[in-house]
Amino acid sequence: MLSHCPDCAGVYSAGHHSSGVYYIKPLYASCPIPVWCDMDSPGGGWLLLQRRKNGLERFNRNWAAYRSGFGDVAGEHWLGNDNMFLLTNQGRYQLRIDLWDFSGNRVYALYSNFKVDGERDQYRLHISGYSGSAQDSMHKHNQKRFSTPDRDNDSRKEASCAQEWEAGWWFDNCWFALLNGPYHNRSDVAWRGLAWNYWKREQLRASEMKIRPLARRRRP
Ligand SMILES: [Ca+2]
Repeated sequence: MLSHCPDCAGVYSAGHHSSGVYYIKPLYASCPIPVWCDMDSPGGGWLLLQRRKNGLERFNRNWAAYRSGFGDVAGEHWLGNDNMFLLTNQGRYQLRIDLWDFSGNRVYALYSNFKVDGERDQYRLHISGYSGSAQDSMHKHNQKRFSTPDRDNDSRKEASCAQEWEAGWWFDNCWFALLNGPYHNRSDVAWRGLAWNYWKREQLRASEMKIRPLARRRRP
């Protein structure tokens, strides 16, 4: 469904309350893009930036792939760093992260401030204002620049976290939360690729990152 809404909250306000794929157009984007709108999480109108759930999509990808995005928005995907920049700079956004383990438990983390800078600033992450049930594993990633196996912007001097962990992420030295590493079908792996340390130190089954505006900028 094609819309001129700048995000999923706009789609929701327009009366579409079923979760699914919608076309939205960020204010500063040249064309509409397909996204998954999660209309079922509290409040409705959540726009997915990332989803893992079965390991079908490969997340060990380079800078260009993370910049433009990859995967299927109806399945596993990364919406793309340029899209995240455009979306999170058109207003004030909150981020919700949902996490599932292999025992059927689910937790969430809500950040009242979430913004990604542009490529010139290496897609630096701004994330703060935690609440939720997952504990805050992202605070050490705040203000970090994005790294990929072919672009090292992390805080580890002697090596590349993105190469070591086979992922694109806002690595520190190296991580407390990692949602883009290798996928495994069980919890007890030595080398976790989908993990949130302040909840549990084991491989997780699924993750979703999604945004929703806090308040729209006034238009003239
Ligand atoms: Ca490094």
